[in-house]
Amino acid sequence: MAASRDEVVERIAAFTIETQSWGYVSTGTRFKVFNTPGTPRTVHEKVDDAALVHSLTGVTPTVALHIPWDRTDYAALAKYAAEQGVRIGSISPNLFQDDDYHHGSFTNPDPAIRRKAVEASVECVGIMRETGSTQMSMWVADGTNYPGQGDFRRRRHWLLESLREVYQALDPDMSMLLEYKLFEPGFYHTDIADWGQSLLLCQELGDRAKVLVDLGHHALGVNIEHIVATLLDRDRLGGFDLNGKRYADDDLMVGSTNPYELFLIMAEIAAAANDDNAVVAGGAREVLFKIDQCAMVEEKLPAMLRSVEACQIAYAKALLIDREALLRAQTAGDVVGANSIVDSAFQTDVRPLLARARERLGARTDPLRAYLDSEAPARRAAERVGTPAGW
Ligand code: PSV
Ligand code: MN
Ligand code: MN
Repeated sequence: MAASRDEVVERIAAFTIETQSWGYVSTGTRFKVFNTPGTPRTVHEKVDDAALVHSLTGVTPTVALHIPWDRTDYAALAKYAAEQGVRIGSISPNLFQDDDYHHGSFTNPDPAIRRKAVEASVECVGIMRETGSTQMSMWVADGTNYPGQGDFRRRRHWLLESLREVYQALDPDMSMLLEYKLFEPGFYHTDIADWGQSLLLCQELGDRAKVLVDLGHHALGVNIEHIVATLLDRDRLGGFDLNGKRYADDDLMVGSTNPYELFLIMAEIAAAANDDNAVVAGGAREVLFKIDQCAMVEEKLPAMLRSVEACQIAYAKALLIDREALLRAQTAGDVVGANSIVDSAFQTDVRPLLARARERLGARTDPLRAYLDSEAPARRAAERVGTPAGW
């Protein structure tokens, strides 16, 4: 049976999504960064925007930070966030923006630079303690552009050694989510290029190291839902960086070009949640659903609202798949029948169910409309004069 309409409403209300500080500022391509009125100038204003999104949607109680983009008095920021109604979520060390990282961070041939990268990451553990964060979201930008530039195995040993030191600095209630990326900024190879390489490292680190799947970090055509199912099965799915992708790491609004793929990924989450009800919202195998998008031409806050809704829609549709009928069709070898069952869930209009979930949460029935019709866009634009914060 599919979940009943009431169950879907309940699960959607319990399904939380993390927004990210860098999703509220102006970002762009290497050609141009465009600003939009009302862009946050400080990390506090980024938190204000995250809090506004949470008050409208009721499902985004945490905001992810990147260090040093969001350098500040962290204990004070955590207190400020709580006053606005949100918490600090995952913390990411930037191991790519200093000149020192010209030839890599954890895999730099210079031991002093490797040490610097380890210390920058361990500093993030301290920030996690100060802010109450329990998840370190780790992306290693290291890679090479040309054959011969680096020694794969030697770099892997340095990488593991460094990651181990950071992992061991974590408190027992903290976890490390290890992201992989096929290419960029390295175009010949990256040191953690795919989920298998990430998983191997996680297995070498320990139980609290899990793989983070960024939807934009695969080659075209890769079956991401299969990767998700495999990681779920091994209890090594740490979380997602959610965004829309057409070609590469496009960081577009979630589900904007690939809603069916998003639905199929959520179908694996829903199936696992069905099995032990432990995957989302504080379950034993909690998975982080973090948005990792950049607004290049679009308005940032509306884009974030749009992405949150896309996640909810995909998850609600996934919950509507009739699992028993699907199992029967699979067992009987009814290929078209099985596919139709999945498709029919995808075709369902779940927006009324989302509206009911929002009502239950005391959020706005149509968050985007409510934001656009409020005084918030004009107020933000009037108040936030001066230089907006960059990445
Ligand atoms: C790298 O492309 C990445 O996906 C990492 O998750 C970073 O944290 C993020 O982008 C920064 O936008
Ligand atoms: Mn990412
Ligand atoms: Mn990315």
